[in-house]
Amino acid sequence: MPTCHGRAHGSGHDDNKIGKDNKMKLRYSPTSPFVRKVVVLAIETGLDAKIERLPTTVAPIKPNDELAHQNPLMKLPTMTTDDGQVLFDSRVICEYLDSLHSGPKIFPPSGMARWVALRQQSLGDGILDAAVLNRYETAVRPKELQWPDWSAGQMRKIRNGLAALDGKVGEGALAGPLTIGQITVGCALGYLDFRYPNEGWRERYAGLAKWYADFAKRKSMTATVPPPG
Ligand SMILES: N[C@@H](CCC(=O)N[C@@H](CS)C(=O)NCC(=O)O)C(=O)O
Repeated sequence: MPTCHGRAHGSGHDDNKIGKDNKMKLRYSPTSPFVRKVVVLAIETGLDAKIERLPTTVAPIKPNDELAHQNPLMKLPTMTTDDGQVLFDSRVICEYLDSLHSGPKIFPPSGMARWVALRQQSLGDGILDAAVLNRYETAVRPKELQWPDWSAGQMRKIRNGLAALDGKVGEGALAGPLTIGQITVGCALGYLDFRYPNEGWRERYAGLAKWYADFAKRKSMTATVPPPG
């Protein structure tokens, strides 16, 4: 099913238990932008080698009962820590991983820098929520049940979100040390390129396009480009 998840690669892992390797286990799809946030952060903070990726298929109309044991919402990303705790939602997993390393923090610890980064994360996540929901509507929902006004409403959220980011990027809103805000916005733009290649956002939001041209060159971003399909 061509949504934000990948195709099934088997998901018969018993990862309620942590294996002997003591690695964290990430329920993973290479096409999920929310999973991409986690992997980008893990690469940037040097934690990637401590995380085993477990390819998992999800779809709103097809319950994944095995995943439901860990995450009742049956969504990706879901992660099992090396002491067996299950965490879900990219925001929670990213902040948890950020607590595990001693390098520069991706979540600014306090002050206005923290609120700005969290707000950017919320905006990027909101753009992604709208983009993923609209993708389900147009690629999964049977044609005769699709509702163009609903799709138009989601696209409006995406475009409003991009316009808001574009309006601030010239003031340096996405500049400076790497934050969860930048990572989320980068993953949102990457998802638009992946699933909405005809949206033409670069023509409308030149400042954002310029910022992303640089950001997309980071090793963590080039290593996580979604595969075609
Ligand atoms: N707020 C969640 C959103 C996660 C999400 O929507 N993941 C999608 C994959 S891209 C999913 O699991 N969809 C399956 C479903 O909605 O049932 C996060 O940040 O992790």
